[in-house]
Amino acid sequence: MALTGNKKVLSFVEESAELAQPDKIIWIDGSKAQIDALKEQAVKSGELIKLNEKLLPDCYLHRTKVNDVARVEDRTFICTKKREDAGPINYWMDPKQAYELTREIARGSMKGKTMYVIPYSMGVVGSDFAKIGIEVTDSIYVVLNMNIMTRMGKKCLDALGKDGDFIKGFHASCDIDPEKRYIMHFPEDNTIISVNSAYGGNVLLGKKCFALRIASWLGKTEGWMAEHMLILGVTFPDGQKKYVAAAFPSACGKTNLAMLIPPKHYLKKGYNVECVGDDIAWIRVGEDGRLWAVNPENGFFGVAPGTNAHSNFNALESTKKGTIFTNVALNTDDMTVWWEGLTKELPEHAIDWTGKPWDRTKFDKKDKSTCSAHPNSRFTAPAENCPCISPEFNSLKGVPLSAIIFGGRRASTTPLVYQSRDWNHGVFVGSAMSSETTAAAAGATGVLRHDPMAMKPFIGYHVGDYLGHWIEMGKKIKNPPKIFNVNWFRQDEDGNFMWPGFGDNMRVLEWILKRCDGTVGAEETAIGFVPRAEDIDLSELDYEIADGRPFTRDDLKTILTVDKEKWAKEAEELEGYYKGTIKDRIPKELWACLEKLKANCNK
Ligand code: GTP
Ligand code: SPV
Ligand code: MN
Repeated sequence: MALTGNKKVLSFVEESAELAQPDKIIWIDGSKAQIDALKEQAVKSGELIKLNEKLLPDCYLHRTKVNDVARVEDRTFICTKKREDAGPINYWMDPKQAYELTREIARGSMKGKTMYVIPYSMGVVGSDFAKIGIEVTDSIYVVLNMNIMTRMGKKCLDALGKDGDFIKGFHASCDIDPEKRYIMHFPEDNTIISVNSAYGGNVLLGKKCFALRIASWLGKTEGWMAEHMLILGVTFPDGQKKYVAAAFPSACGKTNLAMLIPPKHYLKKGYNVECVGDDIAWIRVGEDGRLWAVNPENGFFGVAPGTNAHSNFNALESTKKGTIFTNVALNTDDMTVWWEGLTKELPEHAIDWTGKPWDRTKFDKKDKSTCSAHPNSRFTAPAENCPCISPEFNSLKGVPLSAIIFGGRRASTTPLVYQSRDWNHGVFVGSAMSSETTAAAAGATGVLRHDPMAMKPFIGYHVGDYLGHWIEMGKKIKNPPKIFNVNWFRQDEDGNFMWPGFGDNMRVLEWILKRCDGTVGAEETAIGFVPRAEDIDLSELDYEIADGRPFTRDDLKTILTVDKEKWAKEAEELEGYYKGTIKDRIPKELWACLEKLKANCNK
């Protein structure tokens, strides 16, 4: 039975059903009884595997098709009337053609199936930030994931009222045919259509599709920002709190930084870190002239491999109940889950992510094909499970930002941390980001590519206009956050990570926050302000870059060095990207920063 009198919602649902021709329509009201019944049904059909109720209460494992394991950037389109509005780094399709193509694919595809109608909110219902979406889908997996990742159910329809507007999302699994897989965005119609996938970012339409691609377009039009950023709060020994947002590309450390546990001596002094969000931030200018940010999500869709009690205790704890695991290994001895990096011991009896028995004797760390879990395997965990979730998580007005941090996966060149000279230079630093590709998207990994603000796959319009929007926002912020860049991934000649990372990133965060307060100095270099090596706290640091090679202050000096020759090349390469790819819509302020960088490097 329809749960609303909103005619726009009713006609969207009706049109979707006419197209996909499901046998049945079920409105998701958000009640526990309804969700429990769906879980039971999914277990019966084999879509979910119930895990050990004692060890992992209310947790399930799901395996996708082997050809459907990550976002597919080359099949993700921005469909604007004018091609140039999608810009040079998005795939574009004419909206008319895109509607026809996907409707043809989806026609009749839900015959014999049920269509679920999911009313959901990105942001706390009732907050000025919040926006409502309706996703129709034929997948119970999608319903159950959306139940964790968003606020969902009847309350969202009530918030919409009689004639409120919403973002339309249509998802049909079809045959999971990769040749007919399309993730279409129609920002001019507030519409998303996804066909032939059943994996994460392609189908949980509230996440990347709405909260970044469509929302970035709305933000440009309405004067706010939707960013691929974590949000964290640091409590100081005197009780004061400061908030930071950080943009790193997919699988480059957002979830880990968002939930970091500071080294012991920081905890003893009274420092603490709280997580507000791990992937997406919606940001506005507050009445006080500062930037205020909320996390529009309600859960974490986190990378499993590498997550363990030492690297990310809080994330692991978050997955101990009410969690859906996707494409991890099943430990059949106790019906729990496993992935590479969870424990030192390998499970004796496990089924790999493809559903086949796993032979641990063949496991070779360097050969991904021998892994038991897919490199992009994930957990969908409720935010409320997180031991360090911020008391501001459900705040209606969000949290004020003291700093914005950009960062990528760079084996060389980019120092551990540096600070931009001012807002416009910070925007330049974000625009200049490049990072090695990861398993979060289909295609080759480890390839260095430009990824402005970690938003390359997520900007819903022209990248030049997006950078221009950042510059324009800067003019409206009386008290702008300071902007930094970090790189946790510097490698030595043998490919070892030089910086310990994870909890020890607190040492860098401390420097960043002191810079915001003006209580620590810095060295001005060609690229911005870099810490003096003695200003980064290395006490009680216990890290070996390689066996028998403990990290020293000299190593710190190495990863803080700005090599002008390398940066001259970096600037030249960036100029090529500006001129050759983004072209004429680059804001003049960024050209000026590039010229200054070139001049500084040649001094
Ligand atoms: P998405 O969910 O795809 O957006 O990824 P994310 O940015 O949240 O990345 P996440 O925190 O899940 O980390 C991805 C991978 O990077 C994992 O394998 C982590 O173990 C690894 N990682 C995270 N932080 C660090 C770090 O500080 N140092 C090193 N060496 N690796 C890290
Ligand atoms: C990312 O790839 O940045 C993710 C995972 O957070 S997905 O939801 O699949 O986009
Ligand atoms: Mn992400």
